[in-house]
Amino acid sequence: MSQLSLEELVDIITNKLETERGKDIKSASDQDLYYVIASIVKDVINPQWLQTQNKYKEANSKRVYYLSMEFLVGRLLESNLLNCGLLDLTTDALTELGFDPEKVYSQEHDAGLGNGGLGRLAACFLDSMASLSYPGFGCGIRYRYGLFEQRIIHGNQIELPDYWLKDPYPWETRKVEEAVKICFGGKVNMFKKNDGSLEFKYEDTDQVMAVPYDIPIVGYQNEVVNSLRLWSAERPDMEPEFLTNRSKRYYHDLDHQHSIDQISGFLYPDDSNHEGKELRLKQQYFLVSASIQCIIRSYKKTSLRSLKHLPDKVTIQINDTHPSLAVPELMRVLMDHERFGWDEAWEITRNVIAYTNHTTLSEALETWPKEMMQNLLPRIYMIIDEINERFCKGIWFDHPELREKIPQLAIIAYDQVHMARLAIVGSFSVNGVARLHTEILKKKEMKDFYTLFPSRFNNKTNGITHRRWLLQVNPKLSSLITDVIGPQWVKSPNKLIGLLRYSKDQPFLEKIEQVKNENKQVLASFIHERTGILVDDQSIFDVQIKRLHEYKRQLLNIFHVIQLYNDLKDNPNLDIIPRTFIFGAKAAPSYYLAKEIIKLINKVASLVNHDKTIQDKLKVVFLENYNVSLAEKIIPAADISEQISTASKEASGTGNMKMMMNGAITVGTLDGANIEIRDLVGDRNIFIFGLTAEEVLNYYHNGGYVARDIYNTDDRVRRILNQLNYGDFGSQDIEFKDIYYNILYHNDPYFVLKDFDAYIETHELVEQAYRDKATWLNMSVTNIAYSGKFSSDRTIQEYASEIWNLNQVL
Ligand code: 26V
Repeated sequence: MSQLSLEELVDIITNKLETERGKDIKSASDQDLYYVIASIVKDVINPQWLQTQNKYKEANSKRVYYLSMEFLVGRLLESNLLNCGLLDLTTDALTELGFDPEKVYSQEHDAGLGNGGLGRLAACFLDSMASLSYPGFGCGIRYRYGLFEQRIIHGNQIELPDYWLKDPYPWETRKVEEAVKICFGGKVNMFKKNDGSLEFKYEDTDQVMAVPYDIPIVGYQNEVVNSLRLWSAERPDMEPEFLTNRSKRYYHDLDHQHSIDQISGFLYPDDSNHEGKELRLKQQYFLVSASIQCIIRSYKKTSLRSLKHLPDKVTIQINDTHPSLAVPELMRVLMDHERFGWDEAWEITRNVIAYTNHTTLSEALETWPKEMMQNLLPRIYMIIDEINERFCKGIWFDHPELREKIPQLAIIAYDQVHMARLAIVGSFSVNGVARLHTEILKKKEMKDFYTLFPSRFNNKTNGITHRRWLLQVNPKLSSLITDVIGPQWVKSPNKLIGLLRYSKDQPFLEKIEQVKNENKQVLASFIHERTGILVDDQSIFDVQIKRLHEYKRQLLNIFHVIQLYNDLKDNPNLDIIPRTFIFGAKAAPSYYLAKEIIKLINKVASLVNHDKTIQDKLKVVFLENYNVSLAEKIIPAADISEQISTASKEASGTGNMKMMMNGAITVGTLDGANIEIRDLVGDRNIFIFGLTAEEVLNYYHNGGYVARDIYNTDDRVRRILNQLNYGDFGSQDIEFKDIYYNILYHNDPYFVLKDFDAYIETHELVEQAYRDKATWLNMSVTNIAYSGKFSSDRTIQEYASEIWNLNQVL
């Protein structure tokens, strides 16, 4: 296919339009073209898909299964074209045929099957595993509704359902012949067999069919195609007695039948607050049980050896604790179906499962009421209970120094099942997602577990796929890079370091500037089209795009905007470089304060954008419905990347990496991966401010911070807070009392006021630096040059060699 000429491709497109869509070029819509191009891509990748799977079977190589409740895939047409080497040609062919390629590609509805960083990381990992020829499989849920669609109405967030499957999704293949059965509820009966062993039989269970839909994951120009398997919950065929025997279970069964559709109905939209909802537990077990049955079946097909050797052939990486029922489920299958005794089953399980932690926020830690688990998953509960018994006994006898800590270590304590504890005890590897985060796990959050199992803990700093987040989204910058250092960086992102040689090269810097300006013009017209706001494409594009959460401190950012606005009101002739503040953020539907902050940003935006007296020096843009596709539009145009979480709270961050790779300069706290970015680029190429993690943790422990003192002593802060309290933004009348109270009466839990002064001062430095074009461009190039480390290729290679013991299949 790669030798295809433009004429040949145009021919194929017109033929397919006729045969598959019944259209000619004149009558075809953008959507027709979208389906036709997708079909051409499938013609190319399907044989490679088959070949890859056969190769893995033949090599009988070890496999990794990445279990995740979220895969934030976004769109696939453009990235599939890019990865199979057809993007440029297709873009030309569409143009030749009189279509706008952008419009055709954007016919695809984003697969928004994730909340944010954790889900997008899973998608980047799949890309890197395929591109590096690793046998890596994603397992997730085919939610009929993805993350809600956000509308902003009168400044408020409104949520609409995201029915992403309304039009046929061309990338999925339903594989009903590979469906498996999942059991919920019922009773467990225990029998003693003649040989003394126990047998467990389940009775009166509610059954669900898990039907897989496979999506191809195309490696970058290496003819490898891996799979993402998404499970859909369906009703099993009815037993004849169900139709005839209207017994007392009849109504129960009918109820159950109706509830099945909900299991893969929607993605839970809250990524920071665990709410022990039974349906969510059902979803988790559904994912885990379907995936593990499928893993065991595939092992038996490819390996003649006993399941004792499963750890040589399989690692199950669990993405946060959401799939941590994998531990008891694998135990259950090994003992109840495969007839292993406890000790052997435990040895196998513990050597198959590896756990990644993505947060230390205590509100997000998953626990389930013991009773709920007992009712929904009686056999699974029995197994967890036994794991817990054995674990606690082990501490009692082998670690008497930890005896009094047993309540904080036990998997079941105070009638709650603690999933992180289960995941740590039942796995051979526990990793954090950035250096600081892993240190906090070892020294604070999971300190006692670290004492018990020091060798399990390790760090794997996150990464992103530079193919999507640079090559695909920023073609102009990419070809400029290729012009000076050659194309090898696409396969070996560390080669970007070669750009350092050009970081003072005037003609090169001018081109870099020009590319950024062009990207900003594109974004400016997009903003105008979407919002009606005219932004100055010469202004500094100051970007904060991420989920809305107090700890991410969008509030600090908007306080800076208000501060600049107040300065300009006091002195309209103030000489500042015009700035455009760009926000994108979804709040969890039930997160009241987060929604208030969205409302505040929009209020400030309408105030600032309409105030003639400030002469267009400030613009504030809130782009609604932030998702992967919107991120792809914003990131290439960013000058400033806002990464300003309260230190210690952001496990890693990955938006920071995406913007750095596109030449934006980070304004950030010493949190998550920002620290590792700073270590590489050096203090002169990043703007670091604010409390350190240690200082924050110290205040939490020992007190000593009084927000009101700052209110009392800093006139700027007092003025801003009073504006919130009284709605006193000039002529406006909306009040934000709850934000005001949260800061002054709940003592500013995320240290917004504490870091305010340092943040304002840092932005003054930003402005100074921006005025010196040569210095700024040098910083920008330095950031791009060092961004190679943050490719998910590097991260995946580390997982493969240090956790998975996985080889490439070449
Ligand atoms: C948590 C919960 C809590 C219960 C309800 C549903 C739900 C869904 C998702 C989550 C995930 C929260 C953890 C998370 O997204 N962490 C983010 O992971 C990124 C990738 O490692 C990392 O870059 C971000 O810093 C971290 O916040």
